[in-house]
Amino acid sequence: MKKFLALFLTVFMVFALAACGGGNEGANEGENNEGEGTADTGEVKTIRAGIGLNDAHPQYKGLLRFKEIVEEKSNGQIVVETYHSGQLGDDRTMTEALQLGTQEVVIPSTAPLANFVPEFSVFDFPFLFPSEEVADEVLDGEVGQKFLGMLEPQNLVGLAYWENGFRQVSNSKKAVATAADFKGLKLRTMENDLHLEAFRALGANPTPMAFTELFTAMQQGTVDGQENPFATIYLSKFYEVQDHVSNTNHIYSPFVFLMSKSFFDGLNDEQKQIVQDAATEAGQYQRELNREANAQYLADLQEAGMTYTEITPEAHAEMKALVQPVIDKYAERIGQETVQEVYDAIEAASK
Ligand code: TK8
Repeated sequence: MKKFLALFLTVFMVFALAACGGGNEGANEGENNEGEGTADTGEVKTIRAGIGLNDAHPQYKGLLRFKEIVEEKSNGQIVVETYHSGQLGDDRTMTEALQLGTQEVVIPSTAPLANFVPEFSVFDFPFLFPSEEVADEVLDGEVGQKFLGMLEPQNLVGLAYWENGFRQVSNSKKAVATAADFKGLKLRTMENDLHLEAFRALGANPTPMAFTELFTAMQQGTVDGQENPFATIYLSKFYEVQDHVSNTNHIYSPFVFLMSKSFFDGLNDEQKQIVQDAATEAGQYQRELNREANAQYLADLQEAGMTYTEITPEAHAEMKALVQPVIDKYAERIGQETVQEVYDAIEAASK
C-alpha cells in the first residue's frame, strides 16, 4: 500500500510541476506580448490621430477609412480617435506630440517634416515631380521607403505616403501670370526654409506660418496669399478671402502617415501589420478621392467668384529658372548622392 501511495504521489508531483511549468511559459508569453503589445491580455490600445485639414477634405475621409480598417481587423483591440481642423495643433506641434508620446498619428506635409529630417526637403523641390503617377511610383518604391526609414531616429515611424497634391498660388491682390507678378506679394508659406527661399527668388515677400493660422491671416490682410492644392483652397473656403488663383503647379506635396515609434513598438506583430496595411490601403483610397475631384475644385473656385489665371509653359520655364539656384543649394545641403537617387527614380518612373 505504501508503495502505491509513494508511486501515486510521485506521479501527481510530476503532473503538478508540468502544469506549473506551462503556467510560467504562459506568463513568459504574457511578458513577451507585454514587450510586443498587449493584444493577448485584452487591453485596448487607443490611437489619437490628428490632421490640420477639415472634415470635408479627402485627407479626413482617408483617416476615417484607416479607423474603419484598424478597428475591424483588430476586433476592437485598437481604437482610433480622429481629430480634424487642427483640433490637436498644426503639423509641427502634432509631430512633436508623437515624439513625446502624447499623440499616436499625424499626417503632415513633407515641408514641415523637413524640420525633423532635413532630407525630406527634396520632395519640396519646385517642379520635382512631373505627375501624380510618377510621384506614386517613386514614393511607394525603394527611394520613398528609404526616406521613411530616416524618420525612426526621431521616434517616428512613416507608414505610408498620402497625397496633398500639386500646389497652386492664390492671393487677394492681383492675377499671377508670370514671375514678375509675384513682386511684393506677401505670401504665406509652410514652415520650411526651402519654400521661403524659393518664393523670395520668385520676387515674393514670404512669411512662414502654421496652416491653423492661415485663414485668419488672409482675412485680416496679414498676408496677401498662400499656396495649396485646389482641393484645400476650395474645401477650406479660401475663396471667401482670396480673389485670384493660378495653376502654378510649383510643387507636388506628399503627406506622410506618421505613427509614434514608441506606440508602434508597443504593438504585437499582428497589430503592427494591421496598422501598416491600413495606412497603405487608406492612402490609396485618399489619393483616388483627391484626384477625382481636383478638376472639379477649380471649377468650383471660379463658381465661388475667384478669377483663374492659366500659367503658360514659357512662364513656368521662367519660374523654374528663377528657383534653380535654391534647388542647387538644397541639393548640396541634403547630399548630391541622395538627391540623385530621387532624380534617377523619377526618370525611371517617367519612361
Ligand atoms: C494641413 C497642412 C496643409 C499644408 C499647408 O495640416 O500647411 O499649407 O499644405 O495641407 O499639411
